[in-house]
Amino acid sequence: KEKQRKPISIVGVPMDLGADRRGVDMGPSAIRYASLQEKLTSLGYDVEDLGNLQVPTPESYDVGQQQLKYLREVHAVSEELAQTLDRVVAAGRFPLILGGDHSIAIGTIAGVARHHRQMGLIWFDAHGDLNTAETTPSGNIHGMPLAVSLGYGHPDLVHIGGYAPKIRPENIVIIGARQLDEGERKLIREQGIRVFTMHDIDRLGMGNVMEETLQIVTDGTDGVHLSLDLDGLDPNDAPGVGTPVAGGITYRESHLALELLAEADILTSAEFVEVNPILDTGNRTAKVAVALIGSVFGEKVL
Ligand code: EXY
Ligand code: MN
Ligand code: MN
Ligand code: MN
Repeated sequence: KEKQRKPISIVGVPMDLGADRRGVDMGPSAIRYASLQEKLTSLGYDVEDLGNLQVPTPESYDVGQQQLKYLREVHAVSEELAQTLDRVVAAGRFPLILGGDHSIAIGTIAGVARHHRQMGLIWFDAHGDLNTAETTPSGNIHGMPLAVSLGYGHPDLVHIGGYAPKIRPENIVIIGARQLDEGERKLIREQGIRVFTMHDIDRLGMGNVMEETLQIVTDGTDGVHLSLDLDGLDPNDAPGVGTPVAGGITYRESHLALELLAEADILTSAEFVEVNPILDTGNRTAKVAVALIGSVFGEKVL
């Protein structure tokens, strides 16, 4: 608590246009309901909550192209999010973004990366989110944000914020991967992205995984963004997600990862996505999200 800490600005993005399962639009409310603000305040932070962005209701719009569902609407919200975060960072505040499905990362990264010469990125997820319209098995844009941020995908998405690409493959780490599509594997190989699969986490242990992660995301960078998809955790610990995959990161492993991140003190922005209270019992997953946010902002037992 002695350290001077940046004030935090919370931005909710009740987005479900990028995913097939409804209910993820309630993620920001679920996370707030799990006492997010109290958590951050108790840790000594100055916190402002900017509320939620306006997100179109799927029922009111045509799905559009099957390979890029709700492209127009996702594009519009992403631009809005990028502009909002641009202002937050310019004001010297730390952006904490609440999803919403993972397509929001397109706008998040567009908004924050412009403030860095080179930005590191930690992608905590069961999935690679490296699909394009050509490789997607679902047409859901939440399976595409990492590819888009690297400059692969529909030009409207790739150029959000007016520049591209946002990040370089050598500063990205994916943690927790256990379900990748063939096109995603190809992109990972071609781009040389460091992926810690569940197999790697089992073998190396999360402590070692984070040690290498910290090196990669800080190498030549002047900022680091954390994009944490709750489905990176094991569904036993985080059941309220739209695309659960068995055999994930445990509650403690995920906390250790974020505690080590807090200790390294390198993060410049963070987002927590894919919380779906409709698929949950007792808002468990949002509570896990708030506990993880505590760790990432320096909460300690002793
Ligand atoms: N790879 C699959 C697809 O592109 O449809 C599943 C993507 C799920 C994405 C989740 C949120 O991380
Ligand atoms: Mn994801
Ligand atoms: Mn995922
Ligand atoms: Mn545009």
